[in-house]
Amino acid sequence: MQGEVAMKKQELIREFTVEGTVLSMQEYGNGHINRTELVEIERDGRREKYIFQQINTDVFKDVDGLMENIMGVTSYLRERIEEQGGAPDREALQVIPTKNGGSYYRAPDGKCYRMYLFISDAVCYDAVKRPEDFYESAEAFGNFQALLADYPAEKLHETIPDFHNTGKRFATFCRAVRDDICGRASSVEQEIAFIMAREEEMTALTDRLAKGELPLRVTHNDTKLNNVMIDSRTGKGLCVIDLDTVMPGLSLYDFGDSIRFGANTSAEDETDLAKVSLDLGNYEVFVKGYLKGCRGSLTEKELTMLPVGAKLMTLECGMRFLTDYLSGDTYFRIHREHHNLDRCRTQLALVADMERKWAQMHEIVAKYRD
Ligand code: ADP
Ligand code: GN1
Ligand code: MG
Repeated sequence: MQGEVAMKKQELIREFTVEGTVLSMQEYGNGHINRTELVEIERDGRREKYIFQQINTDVFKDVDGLMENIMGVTSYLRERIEEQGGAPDREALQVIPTKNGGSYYRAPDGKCYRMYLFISDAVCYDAVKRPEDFYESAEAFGNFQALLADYPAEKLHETIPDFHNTGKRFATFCRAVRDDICGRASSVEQEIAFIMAREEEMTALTDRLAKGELPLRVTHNDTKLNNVMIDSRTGKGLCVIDLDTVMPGLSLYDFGDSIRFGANTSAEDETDLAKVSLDLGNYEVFVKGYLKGCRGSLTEKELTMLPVGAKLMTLECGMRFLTDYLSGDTYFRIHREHHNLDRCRTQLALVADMERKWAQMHEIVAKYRD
């Protein structure tokens, strides 16, 4: 059985323009959406590494649009990086084309696969071990946004409509509570009440966007620490990855999602909630790095609202985890029972701690804004 599975995977690899013998294929990374494998290939006595991914087509319905975004954004980034004297092969994702010249392979069973060059001598962290790494990630995400400032946004497909429309996410959450298809709602009344109590805050960002008070930019929208590679030799932020959700959005989404993940003193799925809190030291480090990476491009209103971005992205993520828990765990990949509930609880505990530290969060932004 194992051999048969391996055979099938190797056949998939042969659809791409890579030559040589496949030595190994192993599950890789800690993403919640796609299935990622590290592929090692031997060619003329040399070993080469690639990333092979099965694209989650339940989440991304329009794979052509998704890959068109990625091809457009990566080639644009490569040009900008080259102009600035950087190393485009290491600083931007590089898609390996299929033998038919496509950017991904759709198998007869409908599953979709893509390959990237593996970025070597670089690391992805699942938690902040050293503030320096978090600083580097902040600068890299800020720089990513700055590099894409003039990217023609009208060319981008909305790969997940209303991805960070927190108000719409709230409506979806309310439906999941009402439908309660798994009979789990009564066991999470506290969490539901916590979210419901913050209903009025949900539209703080989208209302200001609609009024023109916040600018629409090309943003990454999924700025977890493990979506940026850090150069192992220099310790510098190297390459922003996981470009599936690059779409028009708010800078506050990118700032907020990074804080949600990296400035939490615990893991996203920690079960001991006493370990969850906002690390103000890491929050400050990120503010500093992000503003540096954005190169002065954030408006007064964006700067003032950075803490709101952090809180809303955390609340939204907690709400999404709970929605998925109530709906039978069909969206985020889970690795244990109640995994999505555990993830939801850390997010809500983090929101509560941000509320306690609200004044300090603003004071820290004020320190770096000029
Ligand atoms: P997901 O959408 O599931 O999060 P990602 O595209 O983020 O998928 O990939 C999952 C993990 O695989 C990343 O966190 C990173 O560790 C690793 N990875 C992805 N692309 C590359 C690459 N080109 N080079 C090296 N590692 C990569
Ligand atoms: C997912 O793909 P990954 O694991 O980097 C999710 C994000 C969530 C995050 C929570 C496309 O990110 O929106 O914030 O999990 N990505 C998608 O960890 O839904
Ligand atoms: Mg990822």
